[in-house]
Amino acid sequence: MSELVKLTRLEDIAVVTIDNPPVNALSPGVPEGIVQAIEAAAHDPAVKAVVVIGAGSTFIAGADIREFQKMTSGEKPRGTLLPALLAIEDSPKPVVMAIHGQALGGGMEVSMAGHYRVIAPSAQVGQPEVKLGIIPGAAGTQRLPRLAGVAKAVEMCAFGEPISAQEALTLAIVDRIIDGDLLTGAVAFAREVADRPAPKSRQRNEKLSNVDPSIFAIARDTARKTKRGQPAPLAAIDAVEASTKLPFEEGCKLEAKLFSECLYSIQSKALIHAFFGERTVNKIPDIPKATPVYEIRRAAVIGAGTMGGGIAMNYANAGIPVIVKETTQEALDRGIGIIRKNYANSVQKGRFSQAVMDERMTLITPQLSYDGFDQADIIVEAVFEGMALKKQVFGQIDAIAKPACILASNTSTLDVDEIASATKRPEMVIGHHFFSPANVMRLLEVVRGKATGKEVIATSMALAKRLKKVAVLAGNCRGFIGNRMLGPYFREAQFLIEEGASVEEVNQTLYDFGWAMGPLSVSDLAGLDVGWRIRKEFKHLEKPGVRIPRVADRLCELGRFGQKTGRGFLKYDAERRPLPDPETAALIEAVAREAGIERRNITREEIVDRCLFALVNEGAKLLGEGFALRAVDIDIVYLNGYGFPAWRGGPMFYADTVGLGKVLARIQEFEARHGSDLWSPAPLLQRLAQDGRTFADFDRQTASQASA
Ligand code: 3H9
Repeated sequence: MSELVKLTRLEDIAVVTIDNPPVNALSPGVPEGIVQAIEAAAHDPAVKAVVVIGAGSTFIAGADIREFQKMTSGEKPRGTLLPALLAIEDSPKPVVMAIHGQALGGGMEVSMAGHYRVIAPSAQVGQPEVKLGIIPGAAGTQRLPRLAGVAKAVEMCAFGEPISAQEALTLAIVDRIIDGDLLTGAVAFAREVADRPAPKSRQRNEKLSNVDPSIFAIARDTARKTKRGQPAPLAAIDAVEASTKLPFEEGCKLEAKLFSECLYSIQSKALIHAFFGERTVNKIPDIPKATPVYEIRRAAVIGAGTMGGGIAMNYANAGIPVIVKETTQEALDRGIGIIRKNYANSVQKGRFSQAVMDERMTLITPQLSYDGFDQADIIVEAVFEGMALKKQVFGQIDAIAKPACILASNTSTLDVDEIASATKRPEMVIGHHFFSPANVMRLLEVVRGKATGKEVIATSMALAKRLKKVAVLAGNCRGFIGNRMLGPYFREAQFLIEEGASVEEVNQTLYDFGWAMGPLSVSDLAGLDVGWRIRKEFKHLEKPGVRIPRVADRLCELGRFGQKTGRGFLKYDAERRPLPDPETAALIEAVAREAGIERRNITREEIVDRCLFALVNEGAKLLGEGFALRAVDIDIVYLNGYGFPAWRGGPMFYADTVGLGKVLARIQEFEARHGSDLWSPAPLLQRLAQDGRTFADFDRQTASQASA
C-alpha cells in the first residue's frame, strides 16, 4: 500500500488505516490508497469484511483544502473523488467505516460510500463545505438525504454545522455507537455483517419520496437571511433538492457542476483564506511552539460592566473560577444580574441546561474587595478607558498579585507600555482586548508591550484557545490593529454625511457590501460617548488645520449617545428599531455649512471606496510599521471582531481582489481632493502596487523569511 494508507488483517477482517497527519485529509494518494487496499482485501480469500479507520485523532477531516488552492490557481487540474467512492461502494465484501474524531466534508462522503458506519460516542459528522464557500463535491448531497432524510440533509449541507454521534445514530446515518475501543468494536461489527448483503447508500431511495417541497423554500429563505450574499448555501440546497428529482448519477452531475462554480468563485478563495488565516495567526515567528506557558487555574476580573461581565463569562464557560470585582454593590449587582440574564437566555434557547448554567454561576465570585487576588494566575482589568484610572488599578494589583500572575488590560486604544510602567513587572503586563459583547465575539487582540515576556504571549495565545477565542497578536500602537484602522473608516463615513450622503445611504451601502451593520449604526450601538471620551483623551494629538469629523461630537454635546439614549445618528423606538432622524439630518447640514463643506451627490461606489480604502490604507500602514505580523492577521481581526463579511476574506484580501494598483490610484485621487494628512498612501501599499504584488505575496515573503 502507500505510505498514507496501510492494510493489515485481524484474522478474517481486513483493516485499512488512513495515516495522513494531522487530520487525515484526502490528500493525493489517500483516496487511491483506500481503493487499492479494499481491492486487495477483496482478492484475499481469508478476508470476509473490511474496516476503514483513521490513525491519530480523527477519521477524515475532508478533502485536502490546500489542493483546492492549487486547482483554482491553475497549478493543478480539478480532481474528483467520486470514482474512488463508487469503487469503495462496489466492493464485493462489506466495508465498515469506523469513525472517531471527525468525519467532515469528503470524510463524511467517504464514510457514506461504505456499507456500514460505526462511531465513537464523542465523534462528529458533518458537511461543512459551505463554510469554505463550496458544497459537497463527492455525492454528499445525494447520499446524505438517502440516509438521513431530505430535511436534515438540507440543513447539514446548506448550513454546515456538524452533528453528534448520538444524533447521527438517531438519523440512521450511522449504524452503531461503539463504547470502548473503536477498532475492536468495528471488527466485531464487521464479523456480524460479513455474510449479509451489503447495502449501497446510492441505491437507498425510500427517504426520497413524498418530500414536503416547503423544506427547500424555507431553507432558501433562511439561507438568504443568515448567509446573506453567499451563493454556496443556495447551491447546496439546489443539489440536495436534485436528489429528490433525478437519479443518483444525474444528481451527482448537477452537484459536480455546482461544486465547480463555487470552487472557482472569489468567495471560496476568500473563505479558504479565512480558514487558513485563523490557523496562521497562532504562529508567531519569534515565539517557538515549545515556549513554556503559565498554567491558568484561577482568574480575576476588575470591573463588572459590559466588558468585565462578558470577560468573566468566558472564563466560567471554560471552567476557570473567576473573581469579579467592582467598587460599589450596585454596580456589582447590576453586572452579575446581566451575566445571569445572558446565561438564562441561553438555557431558554436550549444551548445548554440549567445545571450547566448553575455550574458556571458558581465559578463566578462577585466581590467588592481584592480578596483572593493573590491566588489568581491572571488578572484582567476592564475598567473605564482612561489612562490615569488604568495606571492606578495596575499599581494596586501589582502590589497584591503573586509574581507569576499575568496582568492583562482590556484597553481598546491605550498605550500598554505606559500602563505597564505603573507596575514593577512590565514583562508580565499584556493587552487582552476583548470585543463587545465579550461572551459572544470570537476575537481577542493580544497586545504586546515592549517588555512583555514571550511566555506571557504564548500563555495568552493558548489561553485564548481555551476561551474559544481567535487570538491575533498586535503591536502596541494607538488602537492596536482593529481600532486604529476603524478610525479612518468611521472618519470617512462621517465625512460622507457632511458632504451630502444621508446616514441611511452610508449605512445601507456598506451593509449591502456585506458588513454586519453600517458604520453609523455601529457607532450608535457602541455608544457615541465612548469615542467622544477617547477623542478628548487624545485631543492633544490633533493637527491644526486637518479636517476632523464633527457630527458625533455635536450629537454627544446634545446628550445623544446612540441607542442607549434613544438618539444618535439615528432615532430608536422602545424596541431599539432604527428610524430616520430629520433633526440629525438638519444638524449635519448645519455642521457642513459652518465648516464650509460643499454638499453634493455621492455615489454608492464612492461610499464603498472611501470607507474601504481608508481602512485598507491604515491596515497597510500598520503592517508596514510592524504592528501586525501579516496581512492575514488584519483580515482575521476584521472578520472576527468587526463584522466584515467573511466571504470577502477581510479588508486586505479584498484589496488584493480589487488589485493594489487600482486601490492605490483611488487613494491618490482622494489624496488630491482631501489632502495628504488624511490620504497619504501607505508606503507598503505603494511598494507592492508598483511591483505588481499583493498583500498575499507580502505574507508569503514574510513566512519564507521567518522560516529561513
Ligand atoms: C471537502 O471535503 C470537499 C469535499 O466535498 C470533497 C470534494 C471533492 N485540509 O483546525 P486545526 C490543517 S472540503 C488541509 O488546527 P483542530 C490545519 O490547517 C473540506 N489541511 O485542528 C492545521 O494545519 P497547521 C471539508 C487541514 O484539532 C492542522 O490541520 N472539511 C484540513 O482544532 C490542524 O487543524 C472541513 O472543512 C483540511 N481539510 O480541528 C474541515 N483540516 O497545523 C476542516 C485541517 O499547519 N477542518 N487542516 O496550522 C476542521 O474543521 C478542523 O481542522 C478539525 C480539527 C475540526 C478537523
